[in-house]
Amino acid sequence: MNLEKILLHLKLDGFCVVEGVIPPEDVRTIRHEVEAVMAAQGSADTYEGVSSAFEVLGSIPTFLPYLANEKVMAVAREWFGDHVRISYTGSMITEPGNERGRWHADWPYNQEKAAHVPAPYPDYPFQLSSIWMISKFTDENGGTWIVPGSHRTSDNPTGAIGVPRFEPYRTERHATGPAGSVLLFDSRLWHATASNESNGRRISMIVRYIPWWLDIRVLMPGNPGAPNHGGRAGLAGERDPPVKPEVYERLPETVKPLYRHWVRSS
Ligand SMILES: O=C(O)CCC(=O)C(=O)O
Repeated sequence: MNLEKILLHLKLDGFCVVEGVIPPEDVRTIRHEVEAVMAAQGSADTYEGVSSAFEVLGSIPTFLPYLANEKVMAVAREWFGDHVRISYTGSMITEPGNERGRWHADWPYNQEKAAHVPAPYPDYPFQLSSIWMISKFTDENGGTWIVPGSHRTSDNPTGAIGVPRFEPYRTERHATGPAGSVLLFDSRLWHATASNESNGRRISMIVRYIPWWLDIRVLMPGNPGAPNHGGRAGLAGERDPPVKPEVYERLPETVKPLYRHWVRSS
C-alpha cells in the first residue's frame, strides 16, 4: 500500500493495516524474543489474561530496525514534520480466554491519564499509534477492537461521552492482518483489547510516535514535575521507563534519534 493510500485511510477511517512490513523469518525470531523478555520480566497484568512489558528495547534486537521503518516514518513525518520521537514502547501478549479491555483512546487523549488534552480536544492528531502484529490478528484471536471514524469525535469513552467502557459498541470491528503487519492508527481512535477465542497467544509490539514539540516528560516515571507524581491526581500515568544508556548505544543509527530524549541520565 502506498503512502497516499495509508494517509487517506488514516484521515477517513482513523486506522490502516499495512501488511508485509516484517518478513516471516524475522517475525518468527521477534516472537521468540518477545516471549523470552516477557517471561523474564514477569510482565504487569492489565486485564486477566493480558500481559505487557515496558523495558524491552535491550531484548528485542531483531525488532529494533523496524522502529524506524520507512513506511511508518513517512506517515509520522507527513503528520509531524521531520523531527519525530517515540513516546511509548511495549510488548503485549493476550492469552486464550483473556478478558475484554475497556474502550479508550491513547495518550494524550486518554482522559484517565493525569497529563491529557482536556475534551473537547482540537481536531489534530498529536500522536500516531502502532500495533505490530507479531502473530496474526484475526476475529477469532482478538484482533484489536476499533470503532472506525471515531477519531473524528472530540471526546472518547474515557471522558463523559456516555459510552459504556466494557460493552460492545454498535460499529465496532476487529483490526486484522497476517503476522508481520502493522496497524497504524490516529491515537484518538476508540479501541479496546478483544478477547482471544483461539487456542494460541496473540503477540504484539506497541509503539507510539509524536512530534518533537510534545512534552512527554510528564510521562516519565518518577518525574517530580509530572501531574500525577506521588499519585496526587489519583489518575494513571504511563509506565514506560527511560532507556538505559548502554541499551541506547546499541540501537541502530536510524532508531537513535527516536529515543534520544528518553535516555536515563544517571
Ligand atoms: O490489545 C490490543 O489490541 C489493544 C492495545 C491497546 O489498547 C493499546 O495499545 O492502547
